[in-house]
Amino acid sequence: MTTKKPLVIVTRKLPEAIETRMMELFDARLNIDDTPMDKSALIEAVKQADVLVPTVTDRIDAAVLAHAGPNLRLIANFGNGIDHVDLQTARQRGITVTNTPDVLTEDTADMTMGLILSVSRRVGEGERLIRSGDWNGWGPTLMLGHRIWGKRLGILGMGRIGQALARRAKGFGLSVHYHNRRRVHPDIEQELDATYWESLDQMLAHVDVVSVNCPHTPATYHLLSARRLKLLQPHAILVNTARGEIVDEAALTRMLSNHEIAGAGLDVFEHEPAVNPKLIELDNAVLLPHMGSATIEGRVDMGEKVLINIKTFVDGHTPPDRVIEGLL
Ligand code: 8YV
Repeated sequence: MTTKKPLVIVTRKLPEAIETRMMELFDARLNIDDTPMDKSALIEAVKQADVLVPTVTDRIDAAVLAHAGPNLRLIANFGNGIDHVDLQTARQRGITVTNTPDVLTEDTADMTMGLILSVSRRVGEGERLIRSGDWNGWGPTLMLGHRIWGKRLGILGMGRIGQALARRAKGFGLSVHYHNRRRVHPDIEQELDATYWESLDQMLAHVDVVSVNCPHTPATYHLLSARRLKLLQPHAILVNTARGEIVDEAALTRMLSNHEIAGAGLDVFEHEPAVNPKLIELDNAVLLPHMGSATIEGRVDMGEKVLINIKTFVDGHTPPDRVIEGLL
């Protein structure tokens, strides 16, 4: 007797090696042309699937989950952040949720460091100057940015990515400061040479660079509110490789255009993929299309994690990357 393979619906195109393995292991329904699914397609998917593999571009909210069929037992997210899935409703309906932590930590920390350097040293502006054809040659006062060596970095969220950023930052001569819900273990603090600020407000007022590295949860929505952004010093820069919703983007845009802060490096946006048109006009903002974890190696590792989570689950075990609401 052959047992029926579980129907796994994958919402976006994944690396080929992952899709091949997905088809070997499961009854996989892939999205070959990569058109993002609209709400009605997602509803159809949750009605039919045993396992759904969404990404950050799919809003799996209570309204979608209300249509989940009795077979849907697992949502195996391709990605670490899980704010696009209504975890409470999933739990109430007995649906397990997994994600892909660890494998995108180093790549995202690299991109964060890249944004810190790009904003401070005006990499985007320099590139645009060359491409405009207006560059007339070297000048002693041309394209002056700010040195990062010796400056203070304030990391908001000292989890895996925050810590990986701290290790890099040390090498660039930045002193590391952080705010986190919980103070990290003293051994980690010592290894990272990191100073803990219990008060986020006070940390913001004392650092030169702020990096957002916490997850987006109801508690962190607009954590960097208009009031808190005003605490930053005029020479400070802000980088965000976490989630746009953590920062009040309209307030940030106003402050950047009034030069109340010096610059921002944003890989994520509050209403993605929409980007505030005023932000696009600003020279002191470096803007990237949510590519913090976008390496070939990282995407394959993420896919491997998804496969392992599904396989473990359908074999009757607890998947390694089960998301537990309260621990986010
Ligand atoms: C992923 C991300 O590319 O994993 C995350 O939380 O933000 C991105 O780096 C995306 O989530 C894939 O779903």
